[in-house]
Amino acid sequence: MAFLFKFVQTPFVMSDSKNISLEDRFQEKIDNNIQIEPKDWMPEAYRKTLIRQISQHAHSEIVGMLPEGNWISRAPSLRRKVGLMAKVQDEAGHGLYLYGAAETLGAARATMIDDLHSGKAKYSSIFNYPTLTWADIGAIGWLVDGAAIMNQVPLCSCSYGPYARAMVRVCKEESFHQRQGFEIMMSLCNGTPEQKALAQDALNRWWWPSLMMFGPNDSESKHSAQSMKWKIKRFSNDELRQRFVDMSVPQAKILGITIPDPEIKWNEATKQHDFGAIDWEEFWNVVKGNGPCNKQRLKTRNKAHDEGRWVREAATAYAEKRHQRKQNQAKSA
Ligand code: BYC
Repeated sequence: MAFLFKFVQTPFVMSDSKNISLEDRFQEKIDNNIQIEPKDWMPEAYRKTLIRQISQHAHSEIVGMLPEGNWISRAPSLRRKVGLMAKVQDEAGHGLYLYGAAETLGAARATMIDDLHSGKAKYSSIFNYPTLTWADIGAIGWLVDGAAIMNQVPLCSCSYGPYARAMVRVCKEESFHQRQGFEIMMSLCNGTPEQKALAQDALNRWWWPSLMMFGPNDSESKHSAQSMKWKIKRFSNDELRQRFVDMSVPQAKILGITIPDPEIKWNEATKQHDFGAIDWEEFWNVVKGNGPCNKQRLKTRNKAHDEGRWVREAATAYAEKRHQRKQNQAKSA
């Protein structure tokens, strides 16, 4: 991607003034694109910001499995079922890499998961909308994964090493997801009038929530300024949202369906698309837990966690048994 920044691996000579504070030295590293690693000194607020963002991101991947998992048993062909199953498994993997990255900052996985299950932690607003038809699976791949890539490619060059490295693999997989979603939309749009109408209906329902994924407008984004200074965020919410609109308009044209925004139009002066106002009341309502599926999502996650307890306990007991056996063998050798 053209807008990737590079963090350098080469040795960097820090300011030699003895009076420079740890915080200034840290910022100097960031300004010089030196990646921060788990054992490096970091301000407590940087650590907290990363734990907040990475754990929310992990939760989004895990909850994000639910709307699509709902369609695995109803996929219209074996090929579609295999593709969807692989995609949903990828999301589980992304959640695990991200929980792992948050653990390098001292966050306990059990606490993060408890916070998700109790409703204390946030996850992406997009996963609180229902998947009503098979076309929604196409629209999620095309738009939701498309928005995810737009937001996540810059994270591959964020300042925190373990997060940046996890994102490289996540982005490769997300781009496969985006293509399989677009291909589902393409098949529907080239199908019968009824199939094309399903694709249009899915676009109508997923368009605005996809724009909301990028977060509040820059003027309302309380974390952006500091996160940009720390190079956790490399572009603002509005910049990425605009890139997403500019990418999606020609794609909708290829599909032959209409973005549900009468105000969308090319602006020759700014060389980008103008678009209509986002319903921020709806966004905050969903973020606060009152979207169409928030309660259902948390109920499903809690149930899965409870039902998986015996598996976790058995795995822990087995790991302890193996550890014990190894120790006994070492003693008797
Ligand atoms: N939904 O100051 P701001 C995926 C919250 S996974 C809910 O701009 P920040 C995928 C925000 O947390 C998609 N809440 O925040 C998975 C903050 O509240 P707190 C997830 C949102 O962090 C499976 C408050 O609003 N992607 O793509 O600077 C299948 C103020 O916002 C949302 C990531 O997590 C939202 N949409 O910027 C398919 C990427 N937006 O924490 C696909 C990593 C904002 O103060 N995260 N809020 O209580 C980020 O890039 C940034 O955290 C965000 C928000 C751009 C999302």
